Amino acid sequence: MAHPDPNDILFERARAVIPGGVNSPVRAFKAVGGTPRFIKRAQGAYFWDAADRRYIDYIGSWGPMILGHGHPAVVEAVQRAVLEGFSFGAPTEREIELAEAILALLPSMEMVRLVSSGTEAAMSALRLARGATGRKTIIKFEGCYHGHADALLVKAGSGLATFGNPTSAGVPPEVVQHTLVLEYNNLAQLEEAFALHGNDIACLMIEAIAGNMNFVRASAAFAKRCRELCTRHGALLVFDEVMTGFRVGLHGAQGVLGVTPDLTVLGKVIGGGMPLAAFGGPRAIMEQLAPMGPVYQAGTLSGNPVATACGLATLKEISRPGFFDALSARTGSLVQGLKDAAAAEGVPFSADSEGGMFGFFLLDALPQNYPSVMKSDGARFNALFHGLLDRGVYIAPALYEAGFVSAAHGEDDIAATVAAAREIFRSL
Ligand code: HOZ
Repeated sequence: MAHPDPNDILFERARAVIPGGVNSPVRAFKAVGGTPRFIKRAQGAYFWDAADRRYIDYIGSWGPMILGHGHPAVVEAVQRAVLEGFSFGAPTEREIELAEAILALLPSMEMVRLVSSGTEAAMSALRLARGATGRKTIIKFEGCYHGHADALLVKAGSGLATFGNPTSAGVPPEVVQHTLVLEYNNLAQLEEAFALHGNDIACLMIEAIAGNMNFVRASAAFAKRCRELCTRHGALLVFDEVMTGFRVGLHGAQGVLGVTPDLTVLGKVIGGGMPLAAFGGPRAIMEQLAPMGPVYQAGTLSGNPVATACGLATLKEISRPGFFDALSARTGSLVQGLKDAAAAEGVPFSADSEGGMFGFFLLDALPQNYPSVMKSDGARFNALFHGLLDRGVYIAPALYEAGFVSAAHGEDDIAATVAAAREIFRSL
C-alpha cells in the first residue's frame, strides 16, 4: 500500500483546527484544486515541502523574498536583533534607520509610519487621506487589491462610476457606500468620476502596476491623468506599492512611471519576509497622524526591532549597484523563455515583467483591465499550474496573482522552468 503524502496528512490536521486549513485563503489551492504544499524549509530560490520535494519558488512569500531565502547578511542581522530583544513597545534607533533608508529611495515621501501588514498600511493611508482632506469618497479600481480593510473590499462595479457592493460577507453596504470603483486604464470613466464627484474625493488609490489581477500596468497616460485630476480636485493620489515597492525597481512603480503620488503604501520587500509595512508622504499630511494630529493610528508591534533589522538588511542588499539590472535581466529571460516555449507549441500566451515581478496570461495579448484578465482560460491555467508543480516549479496557485523572481534564481532555474513549461504547453 502506498504511503500517504505527508502534505495530505498535514492538510487534514490543519483543516480540523484552522478554517480551510490555511491562515490566508489563497494558500488553500481552492482555485486550482489539490492539496496545498506544507513548507518545511527554504534556501535560495527553493523550498521543500513536507515530503521533502524541492520546488523552484516563484512566489517568494508573495513578494518579500527578493534576495531569495536565507540570504546570509539578512539572517545575520536578524540573529543579532533577536539576541537584543524581540519587542519593546518603545522606540528604537533601528526604526529611524529604516525610515531614513525608505525616504532616501522614495523622494515622494518626507515622513513614514511603520506598521505590521500591507492591509494595515492601506487602511491607515485611507483614514489619513480622509482625515487630511475632510472628504469621504474614495476611488479604487476593479482588480486592484489593497488588503482586506472593509472600505477597500469592493469588487466589480463595472459600468460607469458605480458605487460598489461589498465582496465579503460582514461588510455592511454603508461602509463601502463612499467607495467608487472604476475600470483600470479607462480614461473616460476616470474623467467622468472626477467631473461628477471631484469635490468629494478624498483619494484615489491605485496599484500603478497591478499585481492582484496577475500583472497589469497602468498606461503612462492613465497614471499621469490620475495625478493631474487628483491635483486639480484637491484629492490625494495614493500608490499602493505593497507589491511593487522595492520590487519593480529601487524607486517602485512611481519611479518606473515617473509619477509622484501624495501617499505611498509599502509592505513585503521592506520587511524582507518579516511582518512589516509602511505608509508615508509629505510632512504636512503625515503630521495629521496621532500623536501630532487628529488622525488616530497605532500598533503594539509597529516598527518591531527584529522586523526592522530584516527590512534594513534587505534594503541594503537591493541598493547595491547593478542589483536591479541583474534581477530585471533574469526575470526578463524567464518571461521571454516562456513566451518562446508557448509560441513553439502554438499556445496563446502573453507575459510581462518589471524588475523582479512578472505575470503571464494564456491569452494572445496582455490585458489592460480586470474584465479582460477574466477572459483567461482557468482550466488551462490549472493544468499548467499542476504540471509545473509536479515538475518541481511552484507558481502562485491562482490565475490572478503576479509572480516573483529573486536574486537567488539562477539561469539553470530559469532554463528548468522553461523546459517544464514547454512540456506542459505541448499537452495543453
Ligand atoms: N497580495 C497577496 C494576494 N494577492 C497576498 C497573499 C495573501 O493574501 O495571502
